Amino acid sequence: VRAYSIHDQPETLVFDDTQGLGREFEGIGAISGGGATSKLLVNYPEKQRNEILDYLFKPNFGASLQIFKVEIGGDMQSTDGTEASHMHNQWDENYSRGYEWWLLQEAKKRNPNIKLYCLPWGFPGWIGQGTTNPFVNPKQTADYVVRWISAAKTQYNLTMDFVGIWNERMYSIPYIKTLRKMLDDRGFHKTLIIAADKKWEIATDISKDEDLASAVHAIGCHYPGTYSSAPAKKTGKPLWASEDYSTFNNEVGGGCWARILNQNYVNGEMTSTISWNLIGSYYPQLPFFRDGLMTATQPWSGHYVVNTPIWMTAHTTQFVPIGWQYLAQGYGVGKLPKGGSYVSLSNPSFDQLTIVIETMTHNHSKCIRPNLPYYTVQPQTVKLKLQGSFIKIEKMNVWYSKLGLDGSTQQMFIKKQDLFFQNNEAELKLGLDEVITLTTVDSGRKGSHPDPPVAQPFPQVVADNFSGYVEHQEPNYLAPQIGSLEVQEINGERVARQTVLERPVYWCKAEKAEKTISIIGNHSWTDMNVSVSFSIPSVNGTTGVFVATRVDRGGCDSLHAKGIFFYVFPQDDQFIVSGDLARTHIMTKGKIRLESGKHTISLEVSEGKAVGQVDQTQLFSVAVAGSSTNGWGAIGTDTFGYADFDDFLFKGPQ
Ligand code: 147
Repeated sequence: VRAYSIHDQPETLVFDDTQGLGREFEGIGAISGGGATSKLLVNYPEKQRNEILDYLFKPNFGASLQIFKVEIGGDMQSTDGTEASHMHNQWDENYSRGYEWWLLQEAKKRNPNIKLYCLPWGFPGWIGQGTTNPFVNPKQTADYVVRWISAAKTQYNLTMDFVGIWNERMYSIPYIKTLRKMLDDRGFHKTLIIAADKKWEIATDISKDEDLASAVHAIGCHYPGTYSSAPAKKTGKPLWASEDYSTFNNEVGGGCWARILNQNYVNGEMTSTISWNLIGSYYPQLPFFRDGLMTATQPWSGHYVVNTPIWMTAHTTQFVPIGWQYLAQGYGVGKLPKGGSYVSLSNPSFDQLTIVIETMTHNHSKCIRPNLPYYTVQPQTVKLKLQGSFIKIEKMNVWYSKLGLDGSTQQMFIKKQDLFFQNNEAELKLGLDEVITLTTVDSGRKGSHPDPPVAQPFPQVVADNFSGYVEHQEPNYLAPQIGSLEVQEINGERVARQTVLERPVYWCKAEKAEKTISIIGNHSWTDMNVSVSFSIPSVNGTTGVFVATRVDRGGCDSLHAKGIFFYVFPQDDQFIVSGDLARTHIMTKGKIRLESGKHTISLEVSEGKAVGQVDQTQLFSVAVAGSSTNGWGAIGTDTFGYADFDDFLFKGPQ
């Protein structure tokens, strides 16, 4: 308890709509993709899956997201895996692949007003026409993207509200104009372009080119660090943090998210902020583990975690619909006298008011990027003074959160006693690492489901003959890192086919992989057994297949994975065992004769020995020193090209 001297009078914050207004609020969202970030979610038991979706999308429940952004799969690695393209090849077209269609529908089912946004991270190889540039043929690429948007409408009745260009890579002005025109020509004039999902650089092009300006709805910048550029502001375009956050979702992650949700507007006039990612649903040792609003990595147990960013999101989304307007700087928007920030928004008739206040301290709200310059925050009392349309307000609902660091108790999204105004004034005490929403909106609710099942280790045995799948789905648990697996009916049997035939237009910067690989399991395992049957089609087949154990990495670095890789090359009558995917460390090799058709390949590692078999015949037994000591199991191919896998059997340490 501290006494206030005459020199320490609480400073007054004024809330007034008669002194000009700010920009229009366009929503808070999250991204599934970029890539394969929801891979493990889709295999959850129905009950927990629905609970998770409620925490993310259900209005007045949890995060109550207002924008849902998804990757348009491009058959290439886009951070935590690959997502399938709707056109693996120019002659191929299919809209039943992957989990984004399912997620989009679940989001829309819970919130029909949610805005949808789609963006490619990369493209199948044919889009590049022999180059690594997806814009060599703007019409072809626009057609590829608009086909996806059309199918969303015709096959799923999903309207894409926004579409992007190429995640964090170059943009092409002719392509943007071509895309705009093709969208208009095919009836999608309401699908707006966000450009260019990089930094703010497109602002100067927009200011020089009226056609480009009219093609682009908003400038989308990634990781803006709460500031936008002067040229971006000058365009008059809405400014979005079209990807942000990507921070480990502990309390500090929650602090990061709360701070940027306010300060992206206070400092940068950004009216939409979108989290990468929606939910951390990928194997924990893949890059950027837990950089989502919540976490769900255990489809086998149903265990999941509702992390603090969910409640930080609720502080805005549950009380500010899209279309409300920010008040002017100094009249409801600004920095607090002793650190922290506040924003205020009102509805079009100015009879509702929501104020969101955050007091995140520097060390408790750092994000992954960019660096956060040092600043201080102190406990403070502020006086709130309502003016203009808001003088009629007598009391406001109070929703409160505190991160609970430095020994304080964590409180998440708690409804407190109403705040009463006398002569349009009220006093408010603010501590550290808090978020407080003051609002005339009465519909806020902290949703909850029963505690999820407890965490369990990865199952000892996974057996899959792919017979129970809807065609074109990706196998459960097997997470493609290069290439794409798709359950297809081939000669009357369900198999998991590796479908990518040529090197895609990559997103990962150094990616030159020609191999494909899908991982599975418990990364801490040293001993395991991977067995699978394969058959290589004579047309468009790969040159070889492998099974692998102790695979130590995935993501953009997949090609450099170490482990024990047992390759079989049926055309060359050869097998090779190597300590890495790229086969720079050969452990042993030998001859093998295989008739065409189906064969079974297996690799067991236990007690420091690797034993390989084809069709139950042992081919080698080698000591496994020198490679990785633990990791995932994997299956894959030597080159892009078809391979049909079946009868998959994966066993942990016996
Ligand atoms: C972003 C990607 O768009 C996401 O798919 C995901 O990979 C995310 C992970 O943090 O990062 O890409 C960035 C990668 C590196 C930087 C910025 C964005 N960087 O180093 O500034």
